[in-house]
Amino acid sequence: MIKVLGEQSIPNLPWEDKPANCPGPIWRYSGNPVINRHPVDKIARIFNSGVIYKDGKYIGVFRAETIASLPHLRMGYSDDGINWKIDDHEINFVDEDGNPYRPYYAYDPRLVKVEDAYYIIWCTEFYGPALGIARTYDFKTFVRLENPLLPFNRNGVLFPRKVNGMYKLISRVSDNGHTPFGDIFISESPDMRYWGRHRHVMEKGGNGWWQGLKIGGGPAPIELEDGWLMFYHGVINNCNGYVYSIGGVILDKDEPSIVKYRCKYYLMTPEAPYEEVGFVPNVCFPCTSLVDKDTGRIAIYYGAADTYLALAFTTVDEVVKYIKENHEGIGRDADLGR
Ligand code: BMA
Repeated sequence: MIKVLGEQSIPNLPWEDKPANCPGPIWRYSGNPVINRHPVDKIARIFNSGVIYKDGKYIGVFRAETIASLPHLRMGYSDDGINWKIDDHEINFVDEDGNPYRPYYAYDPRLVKVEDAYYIIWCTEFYGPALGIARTYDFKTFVRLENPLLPFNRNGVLFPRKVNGMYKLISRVSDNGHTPFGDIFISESPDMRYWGRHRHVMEKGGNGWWQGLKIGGGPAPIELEDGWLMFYHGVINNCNGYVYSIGGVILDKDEPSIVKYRCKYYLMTPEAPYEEVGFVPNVCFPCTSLVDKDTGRIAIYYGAADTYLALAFTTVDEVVKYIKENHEGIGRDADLGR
């Protein structure tokens, strides 16, 4: 088994064995969707969301959309990672001075533990879409930190530890709308406040078309002995609009702006009814991957059709083998990216 570093034992990780008829390296939970429409009063949909495992239980920071279609962040709790109790109010942030802070909108949260703190990184309003970041130690007080990067930006993902003494933040520079372009970049910081030494990580494109329009980070990277395993999303534009698939890449252990292996095939694409039909059809949007370090099992939480929260499974061994066997070097991915 490939060794996973920096992850916990999760004996009660949601899990199902791979069904015999699954053609790819990731398989869907048979009980999908995990969170259905109208989960709480006046909330129409919960989808692209962050989940962590803490003290034997699960905590979620959800993208919740009101019945006025306004996205905001809301907490939820679960004993098994499948059945959720969701708060009846949005997260109440304070700013660094302790004053109440409420983002006009907030979506696509990632939830990452770095050292002894938990960070939420989301897409927020800052003269257009940009990254919001907040820190909590106890899931009671959430301190919204100053804007880490300039607008426009989306899909911010923190690495779970410092690399060469620096915090690392993946992001996808964008425009002020539904970006018809976009590559993944990385920035670093000594203190989670000042971000710089920006580098290019990977570009859209490749021989196949599934990631030809744009790409964006997904869950926090998973540390392996010889690299960082990262799921991301890739987008194709066809006659009916955008289609969001899940891709896989392995980044260099010490210089994660360097791509070591990138899978030329999507790992999963919208094929289930709840992915193909919904508020926005044809979307699989991963924001969380939980790993049990003892078994190498991975549970991926992804938004389906901007309508549901869904679960899929793989193992470190299976997905790493698949990515390496189907590697495609794209553009200048293998460069330092400066
Ligand atoms: C992206 C983001 C995601 C969403 C996707 C598909 O631009 O807004 O939140 O899932 O579009 O609509």
